[in-house]
Amino acid sequence: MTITTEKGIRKTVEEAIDNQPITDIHTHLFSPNFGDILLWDIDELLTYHYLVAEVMRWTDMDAASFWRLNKKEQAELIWQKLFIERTPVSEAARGVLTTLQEMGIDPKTKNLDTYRAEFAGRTAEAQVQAVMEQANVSNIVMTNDPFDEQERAIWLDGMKPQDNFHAVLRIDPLLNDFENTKESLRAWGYDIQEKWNEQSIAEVNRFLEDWIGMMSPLYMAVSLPPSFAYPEDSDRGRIIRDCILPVTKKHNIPFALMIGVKKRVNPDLIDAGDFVGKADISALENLLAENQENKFLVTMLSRENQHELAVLARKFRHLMVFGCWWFMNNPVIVNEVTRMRMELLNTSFIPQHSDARVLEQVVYKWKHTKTVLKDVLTEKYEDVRSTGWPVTKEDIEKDVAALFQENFWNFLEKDFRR
Ligand code: HDL
Ligand code: ZN
Repeated sequence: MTITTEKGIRKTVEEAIDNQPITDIHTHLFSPNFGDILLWDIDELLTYHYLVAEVMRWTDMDAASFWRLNKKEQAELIWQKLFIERTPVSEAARGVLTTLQEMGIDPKTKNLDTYRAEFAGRTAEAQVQAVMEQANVSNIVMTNDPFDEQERAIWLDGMKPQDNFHAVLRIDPLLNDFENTKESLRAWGYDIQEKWNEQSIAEVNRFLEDWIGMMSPLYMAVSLPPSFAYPEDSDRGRIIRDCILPVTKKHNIPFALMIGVKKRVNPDLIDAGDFVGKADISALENLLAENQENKFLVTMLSRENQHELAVLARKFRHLMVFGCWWFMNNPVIVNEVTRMRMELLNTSFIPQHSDARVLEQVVYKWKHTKTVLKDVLTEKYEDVRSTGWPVTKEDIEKDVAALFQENFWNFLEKDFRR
């Protein structure tokens, strides 16, 4: 059915976006059977590291004193400083309010205990179900770290994620801190030599194969500093060349690079202490040019890298650009970057992931993104319709399905959706 008015375009775009199930391709959530490492409820929402960074600007309490507070006390300080004493206009602060609103909890009381009462008595399994239905997220892709003692034990116990949760093998310590990580690998029975030789390569690959066997990861992922270079005569350069690229190619899984994070510039803030920097995208250009049979999922943290990343994707179809990551996930930037990506890549990219660390963030992060995407897509389809080109409801629904999940599963060439 061809749409004949701009109003019709907006209505069709809004319905297509609201009705489209989403695969959330990067989160820090866990299948509820993994236990307490899945974070959820109002106190976890309020103590999200984004809000920790923001509250430290409104208190003269030092970071050490803040971390000595218990979770509820931290949440109460954040509530007082960012919600009661001033209006919660920041993206992370209003996200808490959007979450309450979407969960049918009236924010008007401004009373933290009334919200806590709403979350009390719920189970993680029921909350996962409720959140996924509320956000229309049908599949959640996790971040799974074999170097995290707590999570490592869960996998070694034989635990597997429930159907609509999918694993990702995250390897930051292997690539960014091999000097220390090789000691862990040796302790786990991998005979890593001091020299980078065939034995060392084989043992790192055995480690990767063991975890691929346990996790069946959809992709292998790492976050990288703005200084990331490739090729490079370094531990990271050699492990990427000799291990990551051949092993991901063998298993036909993408190598996901999240480039531009300068870790712990303020270490006292812990997860809230990471910064951003513009990266030299030639590292990615070299990886893509030299490895045309590998697949690369890439997101970059600096706004200044976004245009060149989108142009690079025009050169190499084995590069799938994804998300507005972290400091990029603000409406003003999501709007600008999504428009630019559509103008350069048509719909051959993945516009967003939630990066949720707390379960209920899926609700607000997707609600906020959908609001922006409705504006952007309405404008883009109206631009096409105004040329006289017939735009139909089916066209828009097909494109929205591609953006919200088909591009991801087709890029993987496997479909584990349930
Ligand atoms: O490295 C990552 O996956 C980042 O997303 C970090 O986890 C970061 O702390 C974060 O949560 N950003 O949203
Ligand atoms: Zn993340």
